[in-house]
Amino acid sequence: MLSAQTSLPPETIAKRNELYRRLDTVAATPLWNVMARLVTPQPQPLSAPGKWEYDRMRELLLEAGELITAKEAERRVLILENTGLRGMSQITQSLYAGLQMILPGEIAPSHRHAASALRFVLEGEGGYTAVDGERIFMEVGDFIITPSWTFHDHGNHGKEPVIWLDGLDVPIVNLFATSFAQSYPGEQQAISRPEGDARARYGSGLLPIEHVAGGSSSPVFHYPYKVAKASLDALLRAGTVDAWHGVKLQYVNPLNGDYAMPTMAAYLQLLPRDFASLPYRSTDSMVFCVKDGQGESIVGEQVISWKRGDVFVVPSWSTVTHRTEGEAVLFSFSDRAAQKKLGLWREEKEGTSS
Ligand code: GTQ
Repeated sequence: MLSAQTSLPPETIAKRNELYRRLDTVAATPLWNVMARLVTPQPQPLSAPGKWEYDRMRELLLEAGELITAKEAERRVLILENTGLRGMSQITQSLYAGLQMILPGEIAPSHRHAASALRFVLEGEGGYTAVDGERIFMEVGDFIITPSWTFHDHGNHGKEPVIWLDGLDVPIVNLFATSFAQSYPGEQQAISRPEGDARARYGSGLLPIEHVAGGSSSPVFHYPYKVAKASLDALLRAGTVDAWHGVKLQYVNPLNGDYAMPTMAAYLQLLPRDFASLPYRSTDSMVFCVKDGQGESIVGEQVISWKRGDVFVVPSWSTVTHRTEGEAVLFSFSDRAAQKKLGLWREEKEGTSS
């Protein structure tokens, strides 16, 4: 390419440069100069492996709590920015993540947006999220979704700060330039359904008679940790340990078995004691959050040691292995749901499971 050009006659080089200059004036550019970085043989993620330590982030959140109310901030969130994407409000090229805190008595006012959001609760009792007329109280380890264009507000009826991890598909929404957002008229949305209503209707293995599924997200928006953990424990006892993932389950829409929301996939995984996973990679950059335990993950060349509350990133197509001594539980999410719908998703498993 460039080396070929150096052996060209000087007048050809001059004519080419003259063409490039005129192309520039009509907002055009030759493909042959950008082809190799445009259509890469393998993923070239801008995101880097990285980690946010919970203890440090928690201190900073508490400090923010003294300086700004949830109401003034609308959402009191510290955005986790990937070192390869500073200034972009992105934890990966397609996803946003942040740590949100609500202090006792505070309200994060009701609003809705085209972006879909997920929450994974890290700390505190008495926090709630209201979605589409139903309010659910959140416990540590619970997974909550607020699907695209559903009104949602948060609050804290407890006595201590409530902190959770937020994951949103904002970069995807903005990639398509499809962002809309609205405030609810009033701080809190009207509650029209009792707590547990969505689970009773859709989330207990039964459905309303002749129910016809509609919409692209799960009507169940609260996935309690104790239910998920009991399944992981049962599967561990049954010996269902995957050599690459340990015991790993995905959060799904009970109406159709698809991911809970159309863009983001989310998972809960148990890594047994003394576990060392086989090398794995996939095209979806993964955001992990440590529910319990400690261990380390090797991401590409980087060793990331982690413990409770820490958040870490595995970029697209980076090989990852996890190691634990004691048992550990990891929450994770990615854009796999969107990639699969677009026919782009790939994975690769190294080694053989015995
Ligand atoms: O809780 O609605 O981290 O709208 C970013 C935007 C959380 C939320 C975020 C949001 C929210």
